[in-house]
Amino acid sequence: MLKETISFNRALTKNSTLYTKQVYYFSMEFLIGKLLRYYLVNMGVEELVREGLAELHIDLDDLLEQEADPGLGNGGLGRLAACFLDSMAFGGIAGHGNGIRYRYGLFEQKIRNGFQTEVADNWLKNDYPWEIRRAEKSIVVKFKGHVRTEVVKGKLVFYHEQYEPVLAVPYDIPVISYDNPLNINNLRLWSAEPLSNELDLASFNRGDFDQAVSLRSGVEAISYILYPDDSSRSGKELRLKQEYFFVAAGLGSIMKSVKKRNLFLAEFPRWVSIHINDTHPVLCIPELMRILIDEEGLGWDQAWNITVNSISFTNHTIMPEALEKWPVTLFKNILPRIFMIIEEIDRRFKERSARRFFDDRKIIQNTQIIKDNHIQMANLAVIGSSSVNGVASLHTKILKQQVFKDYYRMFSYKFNNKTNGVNHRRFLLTANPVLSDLITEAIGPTWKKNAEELENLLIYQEDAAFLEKAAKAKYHNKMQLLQYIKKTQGIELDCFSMFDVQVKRIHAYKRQLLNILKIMHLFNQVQEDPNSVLGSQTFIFGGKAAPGYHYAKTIIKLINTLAEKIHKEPRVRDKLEVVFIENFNVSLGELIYPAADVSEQISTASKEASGTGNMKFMMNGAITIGTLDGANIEIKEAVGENNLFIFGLSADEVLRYSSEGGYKSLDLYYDNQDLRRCVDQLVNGFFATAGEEFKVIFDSLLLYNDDYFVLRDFADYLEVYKQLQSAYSDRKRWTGMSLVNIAKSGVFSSDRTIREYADQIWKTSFRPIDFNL
Ligand code: DL6
Repeated sequence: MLKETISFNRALTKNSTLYTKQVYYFSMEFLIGKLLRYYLVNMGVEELVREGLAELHIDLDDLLEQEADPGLGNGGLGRLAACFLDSMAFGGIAGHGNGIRYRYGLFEQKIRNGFQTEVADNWLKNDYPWEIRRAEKSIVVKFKGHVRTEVVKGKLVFYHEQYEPVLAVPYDIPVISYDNPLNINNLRLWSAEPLSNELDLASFNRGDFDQAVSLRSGVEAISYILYPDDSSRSGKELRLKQEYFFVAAGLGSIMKSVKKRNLFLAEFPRWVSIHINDTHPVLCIPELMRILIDEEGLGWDQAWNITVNSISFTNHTIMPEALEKWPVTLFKNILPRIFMIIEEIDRRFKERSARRFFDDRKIIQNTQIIKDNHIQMANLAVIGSSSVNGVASLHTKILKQQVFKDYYRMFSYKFNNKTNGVNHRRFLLTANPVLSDLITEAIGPTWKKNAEELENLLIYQEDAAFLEKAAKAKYHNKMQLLQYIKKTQGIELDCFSMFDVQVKRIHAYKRQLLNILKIMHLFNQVQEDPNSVLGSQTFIFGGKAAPGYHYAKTIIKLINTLAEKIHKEPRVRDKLEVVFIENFNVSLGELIYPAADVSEQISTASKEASGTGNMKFMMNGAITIGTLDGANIEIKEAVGENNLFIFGLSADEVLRYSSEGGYKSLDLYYDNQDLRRCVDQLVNGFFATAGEEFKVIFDSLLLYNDDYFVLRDFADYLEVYKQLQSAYSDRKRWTGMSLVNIAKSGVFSSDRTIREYADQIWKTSFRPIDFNL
């Protein structure tokens, strides 16, 4: 049935004489999650299929379990890309994803003896039913070689010769819109293959088997594995090849479709928008220039106009280690022609800046693309796009005032904010069916298409019967999560305790450590006097650490060690439990968000660009405890300060301290006894097995002066946490707060975000089709 619908819709599009603007979303990561259930919900046939399968003695839920959850991303950035594809389809935008079909996704996390271990994610081992290989649409991508120039009819012409060709083969995954059978978009993922399937027979006959297969494996390596790292280090050469590979393949296929439709190149930006998700696809800029100049014969100025007007760029982080740079020598060797184009962009840009800012050498230096023998990818992105956006209002402000302040002086008109959003049809409607049914019963079904209608729930704020039903839905979801934890980890937990959850990548700036120190403090309190801690709490953690990130891996070990210690103390266990859920991914998120009472969003202010987990939690009625960072600020504006808990330094304070060389963490350590006790417990034998194990964490706080202000925010966090505990113990107050969070979450639907991108950046219209009219 699915197949029939797809081909029906494709045929419709093909025969259509109308050509609408196409948006291409280039991203190194797409965390699409499982698709079967989502497809069924979007097509409105879940119940029908469930009943049909039951007649065949097949349980739909068992079937859903079998599907792989492709880990083609690290975290927020990749999941955002997937939410955007869904909302584009829903909004009737011809919006397609362009990425890499990694043979192995992000590693599967196994916890062994409290430590993270990594197992390859072989998501294709049983084939993947939703992808369609389109070998006939393959593109040849060229690496290395050299560039010969020649003057032909008075014009300089560039020939890329003796290059190493790689075949990019597309695999298409349909993006099916909610309640809109006419709009099926496409996620195109590229796989790298050798141009010829022939073995290097000469080497083989010589008995040189390694050489015979090395060409093939060198090529295939390009799409072999997703870099399991979302912030720092990179395996230079391969990573650069990956970036150019999917950019060149994607643009090659866009050009084919533009030509097929006989569109005028001069009108390219009218028909095509290319969006680059962070700096990874920024080579779209020089590659589009190369195509327009070398293949289409346009002059530089016309090519530049077309390029800049077609391309828009989103920045997703201010962490300096994530702002990509490539050494010139490495880059030149792998992409000689692209390097020439970047050099020329840089030369022209510097010339222009020198004319405008002749008395300000600093601005000219800061904004150049090639600096200290490195290519600064973010600089190329800002110069070569027509729009530059941050992902939450604070983040955009920091981009304008700090990270890109010189560019902001040059082209303030390019800068804008697009606060992130999440797909409420996946993270509420599909993930939380009991609550969704209750919402539909209360306010009708149209919130599924217009999330802002959730606000109509506010009339139930004082309705005890309704709030009780919502609380029952939460209880149901908590039970489901507990059953999963029991089944997979053998741990039994108390469903009536407060579920306090922090699930996200493990990173120093996200401050899982602050949460751990809080729990250690509660542990100390309960040991002294069990009645000093109100209620009972279950602390749930989940998230992956980059395999080479020693500190983050130690944090995971610390959480598990603490969990074990607490579990062994019957006096404490009644009040506190800690659990680390293995292998956090999209599917587990769908189980965890609906079950949470408390959402921990406690990053060091200024460091989390937006966060999207914060939105998924609030949508499901969890109450945020967080800092004024990323989109937490907008969540606070939406729900009002009485419906979440805010603590800690502001971004301005953090940035001011940082510019002054930090603060004195040792002073705080000596001043605050409770704090000192917890910090000492990291190294003083409190964790029997530990000894030196957590020294790296201890040192980060005291020896290296606590870059992420964990100790600085500790006291305030505890204070506000106490208020939260007291609110939780007042059932009426808590359920009311929870309802406000759900009701006000509509603005954080990715439908709203995509509508803004469509209106203000891509200049195409967001028009969900209403078949019920
Ligand atoms: O915009 C999506 C997501 C934000 O919600 C997170 O706050 C931000 O940390 C994340 N950024 C990255 C950047 N990584 N790199 N490079 O993942 O983007």
